[in-house]
Amino acid sequence: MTEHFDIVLRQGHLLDGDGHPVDLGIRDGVITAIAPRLEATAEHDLDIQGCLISPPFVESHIHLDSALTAGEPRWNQSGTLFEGIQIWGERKRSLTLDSVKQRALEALKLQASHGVQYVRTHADVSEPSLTALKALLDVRETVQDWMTVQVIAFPQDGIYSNVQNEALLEEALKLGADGVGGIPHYELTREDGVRSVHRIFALAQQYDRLIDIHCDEIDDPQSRFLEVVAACALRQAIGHRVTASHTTAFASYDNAYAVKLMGLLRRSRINFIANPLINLTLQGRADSYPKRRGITRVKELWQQGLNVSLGHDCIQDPWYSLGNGNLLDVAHMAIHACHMTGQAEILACYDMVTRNGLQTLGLLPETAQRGSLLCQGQPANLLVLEAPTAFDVIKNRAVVMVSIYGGRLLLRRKPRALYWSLPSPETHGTSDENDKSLGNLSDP
Ligand code: 17E
Ligand code: FE2
Repeated sequence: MTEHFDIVLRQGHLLDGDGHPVDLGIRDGVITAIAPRLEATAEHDLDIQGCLISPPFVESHIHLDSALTAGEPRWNQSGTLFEGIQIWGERKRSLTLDSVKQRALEALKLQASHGVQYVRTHADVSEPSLTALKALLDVRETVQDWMTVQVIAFPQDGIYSNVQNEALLEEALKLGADGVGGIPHYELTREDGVRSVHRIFALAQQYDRLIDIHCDEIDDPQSRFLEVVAACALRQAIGHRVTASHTTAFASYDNAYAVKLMGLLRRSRINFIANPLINLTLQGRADSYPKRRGITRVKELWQQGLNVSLGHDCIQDPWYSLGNGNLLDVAHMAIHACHMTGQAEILACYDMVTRNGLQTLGLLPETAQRGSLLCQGQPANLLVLEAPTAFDVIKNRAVVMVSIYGGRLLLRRKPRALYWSLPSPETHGTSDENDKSLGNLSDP
């Protein structure tokens, strides 16, 4: 019997599949059938031979309020976190709701064009008008048909560095931020840093919100707020709702302490986010040689079975003038910077920009906790990428050919064509890189 679907993808390779191509049918926002061949009709019947069917990319850590402001009002000459905070401190005085929304939407579109469907953004709330936060809450609603956005209230200048900041953070939660953040290593004293972590946990409990703390983003081996975060999470038994972002000092701890800490982290079950593009460049700036690379212990955390995801952190802002929203660049960098070059490690880095990100955001469906996101009954949020395996996708930085969100076709891309004009007879003429593999995608 011929079934009817909204979308059928023909002869793609499932990320967690057995290597044989399959047809995948989507109806009413759900993956409704997967089989070697589907006898079916569909609104969109797409031949995707040679391509990977993957869960979407998840941007678990980005600052959309500062995105696309690089060079304003000046460039970061030292390359440090601290100069970035200073420059942003100047820039944020002239924010308007419209300008933040416009830049955030532009950045989100860039991300969506690279297959990102979920974004957790930080919004600086150490600024009296809360303009960045209000704008990003508005954007969260504006884009809900094509992107899931979470907003974390992030006190960039510290909770206790200024008398009004604590109240602003709480106000942000009242206005509807999804989570509460902090920056303990940047508070004026170690005691303030510890106090800030306790305040964050109290606010999260009071307002029933997630926690994502910029934690120990410094090369100082004495910066030990991660243990405070993990202990609070353990005592409240809410590790799955807590994220420690950056934790770059972990790379500077001596192993005697790191081993003890790892035991606590395992018990706490908190999530980790590393941002290799940014921390490779921000950290190590006070070192001569040997120079530290300043990325948290991604490989060891992963080996311990803890949830690690990878984020971009910045798209062209005071901390990082580059950045295009493509999480394959982030995964590629992590493979190098974290020594994740084994075959299983490379695939783990792919998970870190897809399903692990969903877990960090608290959005991994219960039914996919142990199994694939690409099976019958799962929401139809997925990508078609121009390479047959995750390994090839990372190696080639493969482009997104199709993005499907909530069962709806969000974007399609034409195959890239390459025309050689070399003098030798063997390579004469023209060839299309993908002409055999991409079927009717060439004519969307
Ligand atoms: N703010 C911060 O504290 N750390 C960062 N890496 C960025 C902003 C991008
Ligand atoms: Fe950050």
